[in-house]
Amino acid sequence: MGWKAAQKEADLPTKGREAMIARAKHLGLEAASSIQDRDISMMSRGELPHFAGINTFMKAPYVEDMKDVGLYDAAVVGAPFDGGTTYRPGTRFGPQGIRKISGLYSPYNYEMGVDLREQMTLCDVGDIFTIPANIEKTFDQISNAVAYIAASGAFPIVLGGDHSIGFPTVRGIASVTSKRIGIIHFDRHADIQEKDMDERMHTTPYFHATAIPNVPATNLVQVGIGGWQVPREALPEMRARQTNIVTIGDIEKLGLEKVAEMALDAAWKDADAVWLSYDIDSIDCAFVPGTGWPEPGGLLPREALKLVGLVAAEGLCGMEVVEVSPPYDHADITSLMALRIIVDTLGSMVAHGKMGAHKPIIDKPFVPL
Ligand SMILES: [Mn+2]
Repeated sequence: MGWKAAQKEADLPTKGREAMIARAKHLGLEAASSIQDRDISMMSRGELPHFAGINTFMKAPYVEDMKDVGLYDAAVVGAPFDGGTTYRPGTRFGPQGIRKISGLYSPYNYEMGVDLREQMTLCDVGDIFTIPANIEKTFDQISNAVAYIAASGAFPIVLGGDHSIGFPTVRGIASVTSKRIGIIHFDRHADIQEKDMDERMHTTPYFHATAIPNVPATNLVQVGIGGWQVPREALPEMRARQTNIVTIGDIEKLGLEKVAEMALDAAWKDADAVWLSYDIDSIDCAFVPGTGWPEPGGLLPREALKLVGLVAAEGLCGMEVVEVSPPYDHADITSLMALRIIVDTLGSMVAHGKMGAHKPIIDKPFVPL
C-alpha cells in the first residue's frame, strides 16, 4: 500500500498549486532578491508558511459575498453557538479552533492519493450570525445558511457549535429537496429526546430532525452510542422511531467494515442522499478533551477515521462536525481531530468520485425562514 500510494502521486495534477503560487506572487509581490526560490512571495498569500496568514479553513478563499458560494464545490461555514449545551460551554469557539489548526495541513493525503486543491474547489464563507442567547432564532439562521449553500450547489461543511445545530442543519438541507434524506450520526449520546430543561438543547436534534417528513427516523443511523451519558428520556423515542443504533461493543464485535456496511444500508434504504453528523465526543475523551460531555471508552482516532472514510465513499449531501470546545482543549488536539474528520470525509468523497454528487437531489429553491 505504501509503494502504491507513492506511484499514484505521479498522476495527480499540479495546476491548483501553480495557480496558488501565481496568485500569491501577483497579490503578495516578489520575494527579496536573496531568496532563491522564486515561488516565494513577499507576503504570505497561499499555503506557506503554515503558521502565517489569515485563518480561513485550510487557507481556502474567504468568500465574503454569499452570492458567489455556488462557484465552489464545497463551502465551509461556521455555526458558532453553545446555547444548547447542558454542561461545558465553549463550542461557540469551535469554528475558530478548527480553522486555526487547519493551517497545519496541506491538501494532499498520502494513503488516499488525493489532493483536495487539485481535485475540488473549496471556500470558507465565514460564520453564521448566531444569536447567543436564543436557540430558536439561531436555528432559523442556521437552516437558512445551510439551505442557501446547498441550493447554490456547494457541498455544505458546517463547523459547530454544539449538537443542537444538528436539527437546523438537516432542516436546511431538507428544505431544498423533495428527496428522502438519511443521516449517519456518530456520537456517544443518542440526542433524540424532545426537550431538555424545557428547550431544544443539544440532547434533542434527532427528535426534531426525524420529524421532518423527508427525513425518516428509520434512515437515522447512530454509531458509537453508549456509556453513562445517554439520558433515559431518549430511549422511548429510539424504540418508537425504530432508529438504528450501533454501540462501541457492536463495533468491536463486528469490525469497522461490517459496521460501515450496515450503517450505509440503513441510511440509504429508499433514501436519495445521506447527511453526516459527526459529534467529536464519539471518540474516546483521552483524544478529544475539548468537548462538552467527555466520555471515556469511545472510538479510537484510527477507528473514527476509517469509519468516516468508509461511509463517505458512497457520497453525502453535507456534513457537520460538532461539540468542539477549544477552551477545554489541550494543544489543539480536539480541533485537530475535528479537522481530520472533515478532510478524511472530503478525501474519501473525492477518491470515490462523489464530490458534487449531491447536486442532482437539490430540486427546490431556497425559501428563507
Ligand atoms: Mn455527544
